[in-house]
Amino acid sequence: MLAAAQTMDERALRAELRQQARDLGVAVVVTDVVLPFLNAVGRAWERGDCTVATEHFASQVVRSWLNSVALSDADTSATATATAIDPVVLACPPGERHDLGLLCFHVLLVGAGVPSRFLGSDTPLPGLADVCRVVGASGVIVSATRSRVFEAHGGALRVLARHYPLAIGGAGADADLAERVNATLLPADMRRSLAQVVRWHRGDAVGLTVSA
Ligand code: B12
Repeated sequence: MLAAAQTMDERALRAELRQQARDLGVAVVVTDVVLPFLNAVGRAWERGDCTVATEHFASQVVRSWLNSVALSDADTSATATATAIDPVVLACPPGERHDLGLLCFHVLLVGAGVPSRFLGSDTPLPGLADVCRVVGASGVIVSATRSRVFEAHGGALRVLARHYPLAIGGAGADADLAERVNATLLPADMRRSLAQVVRWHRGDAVGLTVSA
């Protein structure tokens, strides 16, 4: 896939993702193919083995595949039934453009039957609170690659956590930050995070709690 990205071979990249999804299922492709692929692109970029343009191209192909599977999963009967359940809302704070990890998590949630609304990168936090109110969010998941992005919005996140169970994830999230903003820290391992959010959403685990 890295070779296909380097030669801008979109057809080969898409065909590989489609084939792997047929063989392994979407969830496994997200955790075992897409995330390692994005990291491989990142390492190649850091080594100077691929250009910023290649990284943008790979990110866009992955994004469009993730969007297409999220849409088709949202139409399946399991998730259609689940629309009666309050959704989880997913967003990156202002200043954070790295939203592909969160989009991967959205696809995993939808596939597991947890209704999810993905707002993506650079989301103004007052707007995020509005969306939560409109959809009657059962919880909010905010992710960022750099801890300073969370720190810059600590006050607004604490306010959000007073109204909705809040969880933070991504490479910029840590236990100390989570404690400071009254959030639950989601593990970097997306399978473990997914299991935690699914349990919490079904209401059979302490998982995320609303602070007083
Ligand atoms: C693609 C990319 C971009 C794309 C983002 C595309 C997109 N829409 O997501 C673009 C080009 C926009 C970009 C911009 C920048 N980037 Co950039 N980017 C990357 C790159 C190559 C890959 C990131 C990625 O998607 N990785 C895949 C993710 C999913 O993997 P991961 O972050 O390791 O996440 C793991 C876990 O944290 C977890 N996880 C991730 N998200 C979530 C969410 C939840 C809910 C959960 C439970 C778990 C979870 O799952 C993963 C598997 O374990 C990395 C390099 C790298 N090695 O990662 C740099 C990198 C993240 N970028 C970096 C930087 C510095 C920037 C810029 C500041 C560059 C610049 N000077 O403009 C800007 C910042 C823009 C902004 N305002 O946010 C640095 C960050 C360093 C740091 N920690 O401070 C990195 C590490 C590159 C580097 N070594 O310098 N970038």
